[in-house]
Amino acid sequence: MRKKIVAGNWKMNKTADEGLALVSEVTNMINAEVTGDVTAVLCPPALYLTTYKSYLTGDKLALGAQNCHEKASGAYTGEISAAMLKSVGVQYVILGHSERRQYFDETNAQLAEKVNIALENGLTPIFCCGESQDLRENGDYVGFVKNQLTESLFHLSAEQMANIVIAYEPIWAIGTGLTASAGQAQDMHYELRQHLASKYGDEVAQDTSILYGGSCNAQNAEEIFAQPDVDGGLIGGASLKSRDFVTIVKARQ
Ligand code: 3PY
Repeated sequence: MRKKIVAGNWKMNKTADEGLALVSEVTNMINAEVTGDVTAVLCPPALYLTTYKSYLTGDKLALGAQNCHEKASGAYTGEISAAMLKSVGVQYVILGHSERRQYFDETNAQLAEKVNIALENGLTPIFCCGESQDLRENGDYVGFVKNQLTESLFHLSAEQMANIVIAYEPIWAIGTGLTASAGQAQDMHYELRQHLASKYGDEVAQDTSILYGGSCNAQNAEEIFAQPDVDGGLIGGASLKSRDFVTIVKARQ
C-alpha cells in the first residue's frame, strides 16, 4: 500500500517567528482534525529545522528539508549535508525541485548523487520532475519527464526505490497560478507509474507514492487527489497559510 503524503514546500519564506506560528497552528489543527491515514511533511527553510522539530507532535507530522548537498561532508561553504539533516531529526528531503534545476543548474546526474546520499543517510527523497510549458506545447514532454526518472533514479535497486517518493510538478504550473487539470495530472502520474513498472515491476510501481505539485490549493486539491494515481501533493504557496494547508491535508486523508 502506498503512502498518502502532503508536503508543504515553504521555499524561502517566513522569518523564524512567523514560521513558528505557522508550525504551531498546523500541528494543532492536524492533531485536532485529521483522523485518516495521511502524513503531512513540513519543509521549512533549513535554518529552522532544529527548532521546529520539537513542535511537531503526533503521528501525522514529519519534517522535511528543501535540498541537501550531494557530497557527504567537506569544504562546501554554505551547504548542508544529508547526515546533518538526519542528525536533527529530518525524515524527508525534496530533491530536484524545478527552481533548483533552473536557478542552481542541478542536473539529472547530480540529482542521482543527491538521491544516493539521502538514502544512505536514511532520508526519504521527494524527487521532483516536470516539464516546461514549451515542452508541453511542442515536444515529447512525457518522454522528457520519464527520462528525468531514468537518469536520476533507475540506478537504484528495487529495495531502494521503495524509499523514494516522486513529485510531478509541471513547471508551467509553479508560481503561475496555472494548475494542471485533474486529468492532466492523472495522465502523467499513470505514465510515470508505467515507467516504474517497466523497470521495477508492478509491485514496486504500485507501491510508489507519486505526489502532484504546481499551484495545488485548498480549492482544487480534492479533485486532483481523487485521481487513482495521485497519492498526495507537494504544496507551494498554499502551505504558507495554516488553514489552506490543513484543508489540503484533509482532502487527502
Ligand atoms: C508550487 O506549488 O508552486 C511548488 O513549487 C511546490 O513545490
